[in-house]
Amino acid sequence: MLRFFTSGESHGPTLTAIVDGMPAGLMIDIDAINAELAARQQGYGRGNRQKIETDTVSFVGGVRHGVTTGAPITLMVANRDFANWKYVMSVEPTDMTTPEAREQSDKKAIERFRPGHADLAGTLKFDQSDIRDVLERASARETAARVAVGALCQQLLAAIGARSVNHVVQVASVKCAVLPVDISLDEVEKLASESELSATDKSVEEAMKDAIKAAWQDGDSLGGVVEVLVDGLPVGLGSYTQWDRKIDGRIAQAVMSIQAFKAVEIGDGVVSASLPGSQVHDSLYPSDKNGKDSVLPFKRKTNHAGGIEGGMTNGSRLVVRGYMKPLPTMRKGLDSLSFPEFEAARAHYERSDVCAIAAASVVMKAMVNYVLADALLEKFACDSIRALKESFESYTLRVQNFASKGDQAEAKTANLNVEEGPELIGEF
Ligand code: EPS
Repeated sequence: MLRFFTSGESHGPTLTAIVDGMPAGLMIDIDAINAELAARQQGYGRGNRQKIETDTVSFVGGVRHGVTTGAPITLMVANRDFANWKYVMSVEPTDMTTPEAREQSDKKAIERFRPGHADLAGTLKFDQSDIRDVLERASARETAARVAVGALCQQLLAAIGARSVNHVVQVASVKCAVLPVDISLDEVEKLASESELSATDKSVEEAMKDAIKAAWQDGDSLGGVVEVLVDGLPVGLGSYTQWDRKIDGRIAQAVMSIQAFKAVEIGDGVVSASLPGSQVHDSLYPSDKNGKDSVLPFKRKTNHAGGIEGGMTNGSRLVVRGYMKPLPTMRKGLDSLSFPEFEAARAHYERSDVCAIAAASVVMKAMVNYVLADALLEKFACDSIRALKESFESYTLRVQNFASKGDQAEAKTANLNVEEGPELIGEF
């Protein structure tokens, strides 16, 4: 079982994560983790905080000479901005009556709830006298720690040849053209890297930027839709045997846990609800027995299922979409209430992003990577990378050679293949 927790506040000294259950023997590529952290800071529409930070990871547990030991891993991403918040966010009791401390606390005070943020429910739930105690932990700054964890998980997935790519498919109502089902991940990555919004359709890039600029001028904010694609996953991650082991459910929970994410879609999940089954399910075809067109004993021409059937990966590309609402911190501010008076007031505003959709795509990839890495270790139950590779290779061979079993069973299935229509019972 692979687990992780994060700790830390948006303007506190540091963000920390503990990752438990990572096998021994994974050589960590710190530059690759830092590249993901840098990607999370990018994107047209980001706020000024990103000019202050240069997020980098440091490991302080579970790693020796650059290699995981199998012990819990502790990693940290420092908040440079803490230097500007040292009184307000001090961990130790601090004299808040000095002129410097008072000046800082006056500037950073929050006296009005932001509808759509955790402010109201969090303040009531945790019996707080300062909304900042809620805002600091609810902030999406926490996702820097998740991205570092997800990048580590990506390196575990790479050990079995799996690869994931993130991109933006929609900003507010501006949509990218749908990508061809057989587009390579290299091509997706290239298109996304050429865009300031990690979007994969150049023809709508300017319209996306214009929408963000207009929202900024108007003191508003925008959301959007992001997609993560994963190739190279084995058949059978997750399980149909119990509700909480289904991989689609686990992905949905992980993605919905990202700040501001409000919906998750696997493959053509949303449109499939309005189509007949014959247009939704992905037919199966025999593969070339020499493995030229598929290394698996079957192939498909479509991937409406987005790589998951019965709560398990099915050998096709994993396709996950996440829907992000516009951020609740807006210069224009909504009708709200003051705290602690609960009297009519404009919502609080402090520095924020107008649109953080490109960053959100990096975070979603991190969360998908984590779920897949956990499911991989569950399936192959390994304490070391070497054991994982051995176990994975023997399973892969077994799956590839499964077709011979099918030959033996052919006569039996042929007899059962009765093509009669079903009897109608009641309205069905
Ligand atoms: C973020 C850092 C935060 C916000 C943003 C995400 O920094 P600051 O509050 O200092 O500007 O920009 O957080 C939110 C969108 C939010 O709602 O809390 C980051 O590093 O991602």
